[in-house]
Amino acid sequence: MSGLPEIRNYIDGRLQAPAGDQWLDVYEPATGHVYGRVADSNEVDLEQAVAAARQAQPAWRTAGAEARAGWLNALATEVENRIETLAQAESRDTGKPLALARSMDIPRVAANLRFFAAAATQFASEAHPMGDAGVNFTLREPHGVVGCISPWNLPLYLMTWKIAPALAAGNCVIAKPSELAPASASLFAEICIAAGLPPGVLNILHGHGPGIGQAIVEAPAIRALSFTGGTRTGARIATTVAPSFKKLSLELGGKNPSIVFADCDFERTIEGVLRAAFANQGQVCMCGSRILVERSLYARFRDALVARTGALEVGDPLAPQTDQGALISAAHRDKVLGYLDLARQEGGRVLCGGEAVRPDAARCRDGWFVSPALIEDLAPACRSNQEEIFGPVATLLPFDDEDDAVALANDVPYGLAASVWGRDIGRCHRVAARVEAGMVWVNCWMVRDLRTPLGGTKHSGVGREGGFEAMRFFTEPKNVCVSYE
Ligand code: TXE
Repeated sequence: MSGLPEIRNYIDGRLQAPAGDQWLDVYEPATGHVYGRVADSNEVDLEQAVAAARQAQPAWRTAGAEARAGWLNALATEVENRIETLAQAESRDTGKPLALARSMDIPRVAANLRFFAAAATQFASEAHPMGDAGVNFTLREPHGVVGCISPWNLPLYLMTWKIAPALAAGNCVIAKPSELAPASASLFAEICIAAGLPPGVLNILHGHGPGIGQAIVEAPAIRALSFTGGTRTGARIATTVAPSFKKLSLELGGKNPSIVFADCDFERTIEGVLRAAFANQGQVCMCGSRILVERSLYARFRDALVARTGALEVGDPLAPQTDQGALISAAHRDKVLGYLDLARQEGGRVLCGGEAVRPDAARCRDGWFVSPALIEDLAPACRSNQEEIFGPVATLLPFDDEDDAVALANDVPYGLAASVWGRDIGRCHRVAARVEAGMVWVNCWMVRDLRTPLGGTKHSGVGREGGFEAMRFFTEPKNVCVSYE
């Protein structure tokens, strides 16, 4: 025993230490110090989890949609009863402001579970009658055992966004949370135990991505895989599973434009673009990290945005006034600071922020904080305008007209999300239609309706999550044709 809190696997209804007794350190980004250790699972753990899931699956599948909905709602209730505990765990693991975890991340966990509980009961088969000749009906059958691999930026929010539809559709699940932010998944395992979820229905394996993550990707018994994370990891997963024809959903990175027209509602747009750039320290795949502004408004908009960005409070995630917490790891902070150096070399002018910060709180002196940065004067094609930084860094670019805005917006390898700001609603519609993105927000950002498809084009991924899209992904259609003759 190390004396540190231990985050164990959840297999077959029980919390257990990893078979190989290997552990990884877990850090608190706000302090920069290790606070616990997490299981680093191996093939033996995976075999146990797969065996448990396989055993549980027939009963889970035949239990029916109403029963599965009942379980998901029961889990949601348990989450709602523990919002504070879960929020504290996520804030400690990720460095995000506690107030954000409390008001957004954890309520959304419960919402995911309740939403897919309802989806389970509303998901229906299609029938295609062939006149006098007969009828087709299309069953939607669960795959069996599926894998759900999730990242660290919105830990339990994104894990439940995957496991809820997988379970609702009748699959049993092997989930792998990020090794950088595993605590809330472990609390969720305790919730499953408290709620009496049948053993094996959900199994949570912790550990290193290239180790147990890769093993989950390769496991022949896992028939479908839902992944959210970096584009490079997504490409590796796609390459690995291609020969086995596993079903694959990939939600990857973005370099999303916020497109601001001169006729926008100025205050509302400043507020929205600021939030889009820096929510969760810019560590959300939908963040608007390229701010494109019509030239006639550019200087006024830039100056107001710089003032608002400079006023954001970087500090202890536990302090109620904190707007910006810590970045997830020392390596990630260094990556972000490296991009700021690169931007300067590429001719960029850093208008504000972009420095490693030591907040006032004594406990945060070794934490991984970076002040939110805005950069201008960068060419659209330079690396800092093309690559996902995934931190509190946004670039500003002027544009001349609608065509120019669309060309700039689309001139990146990614195609996840975009926001368009303006009062000429016809123009907003036209731009939304021409932007290469899976999701476009007009005069808003991150307004979510869980029924809508979520995902991206180009290097931002394959497939869509959300609503019935997710229910379809987690099921295999089987058409049955009945002849009347
Ligand atoms: O993500 P990884 P990282 C982007 C962002 C960030 C970059 C790298 O640009 O800087 O990705 O972040 C697991 N087989 N996003 O390295 O590695 C891993 O353990 C199977 C965007 O933290 O993609 C974790 O559970 N699994 C993003 C999950 O994959 C593997 C959110 C994501 O980690 C694996 C996060 C492997 N070979 C980062 N390697 C978004 N789209 O929101 C790693 N993993």
